Formats: sequence, structure tokens, C-alpha cells
Amino acid sequence: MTPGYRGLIHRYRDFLPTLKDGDIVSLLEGNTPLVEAPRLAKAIGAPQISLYLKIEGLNPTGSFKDRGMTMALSRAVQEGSKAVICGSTGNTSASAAAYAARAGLKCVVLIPEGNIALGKLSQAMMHGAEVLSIQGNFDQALELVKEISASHPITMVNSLNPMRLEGQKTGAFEIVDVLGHAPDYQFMPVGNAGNITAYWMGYKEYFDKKKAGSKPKMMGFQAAGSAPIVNGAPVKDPKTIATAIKIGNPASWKKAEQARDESGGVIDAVTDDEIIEAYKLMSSLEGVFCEPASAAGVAGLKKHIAQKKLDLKKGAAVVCILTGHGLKDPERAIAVSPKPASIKADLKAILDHLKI
Ligand code: AN7
Repeated sequence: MTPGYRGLIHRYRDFLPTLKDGDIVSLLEGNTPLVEAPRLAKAIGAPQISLYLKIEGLNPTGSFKDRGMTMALSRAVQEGSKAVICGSTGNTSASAAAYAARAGLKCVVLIPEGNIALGKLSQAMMHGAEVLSIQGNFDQALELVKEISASHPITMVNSLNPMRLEGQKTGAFEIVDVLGHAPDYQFMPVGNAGNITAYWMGYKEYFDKKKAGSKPKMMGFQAAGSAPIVNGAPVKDPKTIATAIKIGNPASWKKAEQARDESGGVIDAVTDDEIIEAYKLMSSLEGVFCEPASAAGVAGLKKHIAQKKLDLKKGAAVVCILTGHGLKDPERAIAVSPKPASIKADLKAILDHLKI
């Protein structure tokens, strides 16, 4: 056993379904940084607030999915399962593949062909998953996974597996434990809607157990071309550059609406341009590089500040969940950035170019 931090199951055991030590599959996920972002707060028009970024990209496979996957794989091991399966826009497949490798289980992933970021694909492949590139979208992949897992001895590790949400709710615990109280608002992206559901579970549980005296308003953001909850109807052919949340019929739709309504929050949409703007602002102003989908929450915060829809007193605590690391999608980062100047290996040429 490595000394020190032992992963989120050990840390939050009293709040999680029971698992024996020997069944726990962990890569020491969780315990991610909550970084204050004053320059970003100022740039988006709310210098008076305490804005925090929860950097979930620093989980072992670079996304929040690891919180759920440590629980899902541990329970699969406990139940004697030999294989797991998921449909994924990328991060779930990367995480499932890694945790299955760690547990010695077979892993099958169904991904929408041509629509997953390179970093994520490389992870699923390197961790030895059976990768099936489906000629269809995420929603079709998830339907197929549901059918296969219902009729065959293979455990589904999408967020319809209740262990996933149990693990992911620990993100809320960590935020309260670090701040000493619940935030006033939490902003985050919404795709299949599992994470907003899980965070709300976590905040409610901490409130009920008197670990927090209040609960945040839950503010979820879909991409405008892929916004079924905002539109009130499934989107057959979702479109957005934020491929992680390119989902037209979210599995946890009703639960996300419950989280929104119980908390007094909002589920709204942001355009791809707004997402890219927030993505660039964060990396250039705060040194924090997340993937495009993760920037949807920050884009939503900026939009709602501009529309004066929020009650942001001095010192109001606002947390944005940055769900995945920027390196997941290097192609998008390069596409939205100026091209590096190509210059002769010559001192004068460089100084001329820099004008210094
Ligand atoms: C970076 O990997 O659905 O609303 O299959 O990767 O809980 O779905 C990913 C979702 C936000 C949305 N940010 O979370 C998948 C998948 C990132 C993501 C979401 C995802 P949910």
C-alpha cells in the first residue's frame, strides 16, 4: 500500500456503498485542486466574487469520470464480473479502460466514429480496451450498450450504473471540505447529465448530515447545438465542437431537472463561440487548460453575469467544475490558437520578430 492519500473511496467511505478493501480498484483519484481565479473573475465582469475552478482534469485519466469509475469497477470486482462495457464521447471510455486494466477485467467501449478527441481515443487504445468505432452518434452507442449489458454477462459502467454517481458525488464533498461551506453557485457542463445529478446528491447528503449549512444553486450548461434539456426535446443530430457533451438524449435528463429545480438553479445553453472564448480566457488568464466541454460552465457564468441574472454579493463563492484536461483535445487547442511563427535559427531574425 502506497503511503499517503488512498483515493476517494477510503476518504469518503462513510458516505459510500460498502466495499471490502480487497475489492477496491483505485488509481488514487479525487482530491483535485480547487484553484481561485481572480483574473478570470475580473475578466468576466465579477471582480467582487470568490471564483474557484475545480480542476478535475488532474484525475488519473484526466477527467472527473475516474471518481465514478473507481466505484463502478470496485463493485464489478466485488460481484465477480469479468468484463465491463460503456458507450462514450471519450472520457468515460478512457477511464473505464484504465480502471478495467487496473482490475484485470476485459473492457469494451463503443465510441461515435470520428467524434472523439484524440487524447481520449489514445487512452482507450493504450489501456487495452476493445474499441468499437460506431457508425452513429453517442446516443445510438448508449442504446446498444444498454441492450448488450441487459442480456449478456458484461457490466455497464455508464452513469446509469448507480455506482458511478455515488463516486462522482464526492466532488461536492471535496468542495465543501476545502471551502468550509457550500458555494453559493456551482457552474458546470451538462452532457448525459450524470455529473450534475451526482454533485446535487453530494451537496444534499452533506447538508442532511450537517456537514454543510446550505446548498448551492446548480447551474448546468449544454452546447447550443446539443441542448435537449433546454429545448425540452431530444436532439436527433446534435452538433458542437465540444464533443464530450455532444449528446442528444441524456440518460439522467429527469434527475438533472430535479437538481436544477430543487436547488433553484438553471440549465441553459451556450454557443460554441462562447465556449471557445471561455476556453481561451481561462488558459491565457489563469494558466488553467481544460477541454472545450469543460469551458461550457465558465461560458455560462460569463453569460449570466452579463445578463445580470445572478445575485453576486462581495465574496460570493462560485465554483466552476472543469471536468476534463485540455490535453484531451490538442487538435482543438491548436485550431483556435495563432500559428507559431516559423523563424530562421538566427539571433537577428528572432530579435527583429520580437521587436525587443
Ligand atoms: C469533459 O465520456 O458522456 O453530464 O461518454 O467528458 O455527466 O455526461 C462525457 C461527458 C462534461 C458531461 N465534461 O458530463 C462520456 C461522456 C466532460 C465530459 C461531460 C462529459 P455528464
